[in-house]
Parts: sequence; C-alpha cells; structure tokens
Amino acid sequence: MELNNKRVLVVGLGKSGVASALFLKSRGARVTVSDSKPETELRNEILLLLDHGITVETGGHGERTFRGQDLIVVSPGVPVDSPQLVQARKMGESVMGEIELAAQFLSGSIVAITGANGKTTTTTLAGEIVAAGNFPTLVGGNIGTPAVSFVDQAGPATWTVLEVSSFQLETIVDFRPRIAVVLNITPDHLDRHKTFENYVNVKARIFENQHADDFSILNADDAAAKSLSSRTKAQVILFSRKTAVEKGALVRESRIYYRDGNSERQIMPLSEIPLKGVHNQENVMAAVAIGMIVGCQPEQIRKAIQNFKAVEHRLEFVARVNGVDYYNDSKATNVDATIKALESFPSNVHLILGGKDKGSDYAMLGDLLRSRVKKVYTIGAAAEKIGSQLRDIVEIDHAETLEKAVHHASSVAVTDDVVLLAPACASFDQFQSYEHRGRVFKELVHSLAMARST
Ligand code: UMA
Repeated sequence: MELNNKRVLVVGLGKSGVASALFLKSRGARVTVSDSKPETELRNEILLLLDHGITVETGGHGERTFRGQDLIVVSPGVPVDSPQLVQARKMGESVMGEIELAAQFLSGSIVAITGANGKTTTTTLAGEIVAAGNFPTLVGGNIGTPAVSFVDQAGPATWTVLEVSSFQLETIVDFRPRIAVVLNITPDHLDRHKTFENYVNVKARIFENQHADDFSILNADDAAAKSLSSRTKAQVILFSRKTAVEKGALVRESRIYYRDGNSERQIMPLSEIPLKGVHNQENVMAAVAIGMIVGCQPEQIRKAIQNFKAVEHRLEFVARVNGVDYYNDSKATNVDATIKALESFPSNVHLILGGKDKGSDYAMLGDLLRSRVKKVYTIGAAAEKIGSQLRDIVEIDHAETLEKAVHHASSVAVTDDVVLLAPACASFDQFQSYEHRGRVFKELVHSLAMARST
C-alpha cells in the first residue's frame, strides 16, 4: 500500500491511534486524527501529534473530517457502525483497523491469538517460547503495544506474536496470520456485538484470509472454538486436555505431548506448569502447539514454560494477610473468566464482583457460588443486577466500592480463606482500565498488610 501524500484519517487518539498516526506520517501520509474526547483530556497526545505536523480534531467526529479521505484507520474501541464510518464506506472510502494497517507492512510471520479468555497469558507465553527457540520475536497487539509500532523492527525472520481482540477482528481486510489461534469462545462484549452468534462470527474472521499452508489452532475441549474447524482453509491443529487429538497437543498420564500424525514428542508433566487453574493448562497447550509449529525444540518449550511467571492481573497472588490469601484477577472482565478463576479454588472464597455490566448473565456463576463461595461483595454499576440475579444463591454484601469490599472481606475472612477480585465486568465505571482496578486492589491489600504489621 502506498501512503506517500495520501490523505489518511485516524479515528481515536488512544494507544492505537497515536501509533497509527505516527507510523502513517513517517511514511509520508497527510494525517488527521479525530477523537470524541475534549481537548483538555488529550493534552499530551495533541502536543506529540502537532509536533509531527499531524492535524488534530477533538470533541467529536466532524462529518466533513471523514469526507475525501483516501484511507480511514479506526481504533478498536470505535464502533464500526458509527454514522460517520457508515457514510464513509458508502462514499467508497477505504476503512480498516490498526491491526490491518500493521499487517500490511509487517515483515516476517504473524501468530494471532484470540479467544474470550486466556489471550494475554497465551500470547505472553508463546512469545517467550518462540524467543527461547532463538527466533527473532515481537509480542504485542491487544495485550498493550499496538502492532503498527513494530513495523520498523520486524525483519523477514521475525515472528510477531499478537493478542487479537474481537474489536480488532471486526476491521480486518487482508489480515493473514501464519498461525491463528482460537482459545475458547464464551459470551463477552455482547454490548457491542449484540448476539453470541455475531461474536463467534467475528472471532472466526481470524481464519478468513489463511491459506492451505497456514495453521489454525483450536481448543478441542471448547465446543464453539472447535466448531470453527470447518471455517478455515488452513491446516487444523487441536489441543485438548480430554481427548487424544491426532494433530496437536494432548495430555496422557498427566503429561503434555505434541503429536503430528505418526510422530509424537513428549513436552512436560502438567505438574511443572507454574500457573494455577485448568484453564492455564489449555493456554499452555496452545502455546506448545505454536512453539512446535514455529520449530522450537521440546526442551526449549519446556524450559520457557517452567520459567514463566503469571501475568499481572491474571489470577495473580498478591499477599497472605492474617492467614488469608488475596488474589488479583482484575482481567476477569466477563462471567466465563470468573468461572475459570473460581474453578482454581476449591472452597472458602470471598468474591468481589461488579463494575460495568456488558449484558452478562451472572446466574451462570450459580453452581460455583454455592459450592465454593462464602460471600459475594458487589461493587460498581452492575451491583444491582448482580444482586437481583444472585441473592437467592449466595450471601451478598453491597459494598459499592473496591475499598469497602476489601475491608469488609478482610474483616470476616478467617485463616485459609481466599479473597478474590474476579469481577466479571468491565472496569470503566469506577476505574480507567482493568489494570488500574487491579493496581488499586493490590494497594488496598498491601495497606491491609502494613496495618496488621504495625
Ligand atoms: N474514541 C473516539 N470515538 C469513539 C470511541 C472512542 O474518538 O467512538 C476514542 C476515545 O475517546 C479514546 C480512544 O478512542 O481517546 C481510545 O481508543 P481505543 O478504545 O481503541 O483504545 P486504545 O488506547 O487504542 O487501546 C486499544 C485497545 N482498547 C480497546 O480495544 C478498547 C487495547 O486493549 C489495546 O491494548 C490497544 O489498543 C493496543 O492494541 C484493551 C482492551 O480493553 C486492553 N481490550 C478489550 C479486551 O481485552 O477485552 C477488547
């Protein structure tokens, strides 16, 4: 794609928008950026872009700004059906997301990992495995560093390992990963995608441009993910904790193996996985499959997994205070992630739930709440809905804020109980992001520990 002298509009001035605008400018495009936030909330970004000669519009998306552009690059958080974008498409303007822009310019091969849960852990681990195999490796995407900022670093031998969200997949065009992974599909982001069927269809787009010599890795234990095997032209590689797949990663006698037709390699015992929860065994198996396809040796893969540390905010152990263990799973932003978090603790859990609702059905937590949870502490905008769906199942404390939830839980929890932040909701009603929410939780726990020690 030729960018020199092209008129390009970037929509959204967050991480993706800033990185896209700077990249486009460096390739000679005439760049405008438009953001709905007022100027006062974007001071640093505006100064940076103006410094590079980029035009900035704030406080809304002017209809005229979208007219006559050669290309419009949208940030993942911008709804694809916004009136301005619908109109631009009608006028024949080319619209794509940041991930598509990146892919058009990235040298080397892309590993793209999607799923409702486990994306970040799998992406980080896969990156460490590929690097342990001595391949040049870059790791980013939805995990935090926009893919477009890798374009100048990637060479023909580079493996760029990307976490890819449903929002990003909505705006791909020719995006073609050499290896595409779907970890699992359970309801999430229904406020944006409306139905589960739409959500599955968007996830399936990760395979849409793959060729027969590419690889599609799927979780054979997840019905919705497995069903996508009929929707790819690439070679299907499965991973399963429960069945002996013919091609892919499997478990036998508590050990992980990788099988490729007739040949089988032993990777490692499950007991060596340094992460809690069976869902993490699945993430590890997906990463094993990626490593084997890329060409890493089983021993390199095993070492990378043994050395892997839990990613921040994913079932992260925070501290033991007064005999009570505190875990931060702020990344559990949907009901399924909370189910997986609860499955990691057999009993005695004090669970903090709530935040910004995404159209979720919290009653799905019912069985686990009955068997493993002593009390639920609700916070944020979703508290009322959660209360009305769960009040007949479990004791509920309407704590309102994270601070009160931690204090209430710490005052009733006894030795060997667990206080778990796995809120099943987005964070944006009370926090800037799930990372912010997780950090606040950790600070609250650490200050509890300080108070106890003085
Ligand atoms: N904006 C508009 N108009 C709109 C909507 C938003 O101008 O109609 C503006 C906002 O005012 C804001 C900017 O767009 O200034 C934000 O853009 P963005 O929401 O796309 O966020 P980025 O900072 O670009 O971050 C995005 C991802 N965010 C989302 O998908 C919401 C980040 O994933 C990702 O790390 C980053 O790109 C780099 O690739 C975060 C996330 O929450 C972690 N992802 C969701 C998830 O994991 O569940 C999908």
